Amino acid sequence: MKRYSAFALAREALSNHMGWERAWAAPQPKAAYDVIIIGAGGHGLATAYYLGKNFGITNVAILEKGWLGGGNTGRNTTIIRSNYLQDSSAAIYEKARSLYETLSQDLNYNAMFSPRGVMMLAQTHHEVRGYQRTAHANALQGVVTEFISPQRVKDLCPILNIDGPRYPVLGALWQARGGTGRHDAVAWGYARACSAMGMDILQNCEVKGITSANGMVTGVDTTKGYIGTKKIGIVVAGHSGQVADMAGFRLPVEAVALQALVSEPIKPCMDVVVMANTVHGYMSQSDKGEMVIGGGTDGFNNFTQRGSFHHIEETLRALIETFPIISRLKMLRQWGGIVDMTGDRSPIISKTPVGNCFINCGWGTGGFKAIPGSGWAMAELMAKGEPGPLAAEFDMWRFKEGRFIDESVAAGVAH
Ligand code: FAD
Ligand code: PYC
Repeated sequence: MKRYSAFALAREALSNHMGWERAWAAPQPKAAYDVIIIGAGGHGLATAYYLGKNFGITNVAILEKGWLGGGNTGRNTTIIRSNYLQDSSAAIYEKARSLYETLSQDLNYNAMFSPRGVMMLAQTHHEVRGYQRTAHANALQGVVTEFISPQRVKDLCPILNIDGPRYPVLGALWQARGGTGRHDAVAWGYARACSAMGMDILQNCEVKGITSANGMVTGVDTTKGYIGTKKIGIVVAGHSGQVADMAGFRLPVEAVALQALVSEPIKPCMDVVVMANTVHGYMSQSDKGEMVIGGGTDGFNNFTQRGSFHHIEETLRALIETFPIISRLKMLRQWGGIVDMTGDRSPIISKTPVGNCFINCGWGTGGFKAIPGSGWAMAELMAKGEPGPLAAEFDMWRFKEGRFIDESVAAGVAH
């Protein structure tokens, strides 16, 4: 794989940029692989990458029913933060956030991590108490956050109206090294690095069945034929229930659509990310100038990846009180992604009732920020057959045993 660099850019310019090679190969499936990952979203690709990088396992196929990064990874609003309440959550999200800091150098691909700062507004006294508690917990966990005053909120984000008639801003939970990244680039960077290690990324290859013998997985039936394997990682987000069903077990996960929209591009007016969870809205400005806006999940289970009018209306109505500047903005696009929600709003990184079949799901509305840490932990689980410290608490049996990791406040998005 050719290294991307300023020197390479200058060299390729001499031949009108005709010399660049494909970022990743488009192979035909082999008869069998040591490991199959189902789902080429960020989490599946990162799992494959760290299997290769940390454990030297490279006879790996990543199977994707559509195009890589075309699921939630390419549909999210790219917020990265690690201000979670419980210790096990803070550990994995902070691992992910810290890997994001150097991801572009690690992958030799510009993932455009922008630690511009994330604030979660406190607009009720209940939220003030909740976020102050999180700030204290984060201090003990080594996650750098602080609870800031309304005036500091205004200084950081001048377009914000802190004196709203219904919900004045009473403070905010601020993470200065949180921010955003470029979602497609994260998927593409991992894909290119996996391909360079000799792994096969098989797009348009839908898994239709999972085979096993004597309680151990043996392979997958796909739209490109049968492929044998000794180990499977299921990393399919909103479709986790269906794929788990193919393997013969049930998951405590439900699928709902989460929607987002962007405005027409405008001049730079906001260089932080703001989440206003009481009124159900969050906003940042993309590098192109569009205001990136999202609200809550649909109130019913579905698999549509479209947006709907009531979300535009509800989300903008909620945000206009806090951001009067957006009242005359035209909206350009809206869309939806199918998120996989667990009851405690925490993920599952786990062995399953089927031998050598592992599952990574339940990231729900908040898994973009977790991609590097999740891949790291899932690779360790799959390579060793047992979870390491990052994944230890996130097994699927915690729901049966009542060991919930409650992150309904930190999840941020209304469910
Ligand atoms: P995906 O990217 O969905 O990848 C799973 C892949 O599996 C898909 O490509 C799918 O096609 C494939 N697949 C499914 N079934 C099969 C099969 N049978 N065979 C083969 N392949 C299959 N998180 C944040 O941290 N910050 C945010 O700001 C944020 N905003 C969001 C906004 C929206 C509108 C949405 C929808 C989500 C948001 N999220 C956010 C959540 C985040 O996008 C997800 O948690 C994360 O992208 C999940 O990544 P993944 O790799 O697990 O799933
Ligand atoms: O997890 O930070 C988040 C998030 C913001 C919007 C959707 N998810």
